[in-house]
Amino acid sequence: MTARHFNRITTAAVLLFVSAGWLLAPAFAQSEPLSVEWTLAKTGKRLEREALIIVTNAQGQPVSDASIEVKVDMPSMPMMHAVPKATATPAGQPGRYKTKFTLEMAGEWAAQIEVTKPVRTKVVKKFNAD
Ligand SMILES: [Cu+2]
Repeated sequence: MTARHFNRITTAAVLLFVSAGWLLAPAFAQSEPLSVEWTLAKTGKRLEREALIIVTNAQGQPVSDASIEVKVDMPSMPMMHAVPKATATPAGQPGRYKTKFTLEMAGEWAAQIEVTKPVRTKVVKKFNAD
């Protein structure tokens, strides 16, 4: 093997390595979990709450086109409540979504926020309602 052959093989190997990285990087980035934060606000109606949900990716950028459902329940009272699932809709700014739900009593609640698109992510947020 001449030095020239060796250089060609090295160059080919480096190119292959680099292009594999370029091809695989987006696939890995898409499977990284999303970060889901929320704030709850009271509306005029007793026990009704409006949620503002903020979804960001692993790089901290807002995630648009997310599909989000919120299911609330009381951890201390399994099977006792049946608040309908709430679907969140875009709230005007990238990565922000809003939804409303009405609780059935005051006390400790837990919300399961489930993102099904673009990356499956599930978070649970506990909160107190008075
Ligand atoms: Cu209850």
